[in-house]
Amino acid sequence: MVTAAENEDKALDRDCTTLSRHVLQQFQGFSAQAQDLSALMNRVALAGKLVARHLSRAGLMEGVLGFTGDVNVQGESVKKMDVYANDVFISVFKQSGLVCRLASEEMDEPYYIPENCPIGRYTLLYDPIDGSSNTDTNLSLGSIFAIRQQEGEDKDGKAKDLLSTGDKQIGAGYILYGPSTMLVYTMGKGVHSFVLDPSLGEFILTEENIKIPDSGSVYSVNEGNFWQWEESVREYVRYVHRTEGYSARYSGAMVSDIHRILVQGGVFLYPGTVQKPEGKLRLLYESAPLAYVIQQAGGRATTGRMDIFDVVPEKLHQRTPLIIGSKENVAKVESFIQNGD
Ligand code: AHM
Ligand code: MG
Repeated sequence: MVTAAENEDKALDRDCTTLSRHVLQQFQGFSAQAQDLSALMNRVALAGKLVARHLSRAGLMEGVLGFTGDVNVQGESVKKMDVYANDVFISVFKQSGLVCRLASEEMDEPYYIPENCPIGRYTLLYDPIDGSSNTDTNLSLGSIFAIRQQEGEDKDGKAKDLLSTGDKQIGAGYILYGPSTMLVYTMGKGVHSFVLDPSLGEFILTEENIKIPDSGSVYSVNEGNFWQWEESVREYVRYVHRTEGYSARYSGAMVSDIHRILVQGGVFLYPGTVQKPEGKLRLLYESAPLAYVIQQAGGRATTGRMDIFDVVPEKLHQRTPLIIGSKENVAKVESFIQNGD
């Protein structure tokens, strides 16, 4: 029988497993790289806390909700929250010493921090606010991030080394701004989740080595695009409609939709359309980081025709179709797409 004292010890141990300590433990030692990555994740966590704080009071403050009136490099209307969160990540990493470049959905070109560049060997790729359309209605949002090591000198400042496959990611994850703020990350040694304890101001470990179920009942896709898809995707969705046991869940923020699938199984799809075969989602700071998390949890991520990790981007803001989740569900979608080719 477990005694009350043992239970208390366990709870205390858990409360002390903060994110930065966990990253250090992942590398089983205090190597320079372990220290760097722990410090880097601590910065990502700080950005998450700042964004979460801003979101929690958004309706009470002036100038937080709504659009700025600008259009970003993706041709999308920019929300004030997108700008705020983008700036938060920049400010947080300015003094980190670790990161020389930041690349995000909201910036045409990578942002260089020259004072960090002599020693800053890492690049942070991020989507500051994923699911922006949920901002003004107090629904779930996310931030997505990936860490890559700078390869070569980047002398012309064009960050060409970032145009490489997903296996170049050292770490990746997301922050989910839901009823609680959660951070999920991988550094290639499993997937781990943390919840922000507002009373401590720390992300505390909640689950280690998360495994995604091999199959699940949820399919998550914007069916408003039904008549824009190619016929094979329509056929898959018709198959789901005919088959008992599927449930549709789509929130407009893929961080929440994919988190649900990580925990309960199923598949998230953002396929291309006939007009836009590349789809909507961006490879480097949306699809590839989420693919890293889901693959590490035992799931899969594909464009329908190739593994997300095999896609070599030609440009920073390249888009890609995304089918991600439990391996059996992903295989089913693939079979429809590949039979249609
Ligand atoms: P965003 O980063 O500009 O918000 O775009 C990404 C989001 C995903 O989170 C979400 O699944 C999708 O776009 C929703 O798009 P749509 O409204 O076309 O379904
Ligand atoms: Mg996004």
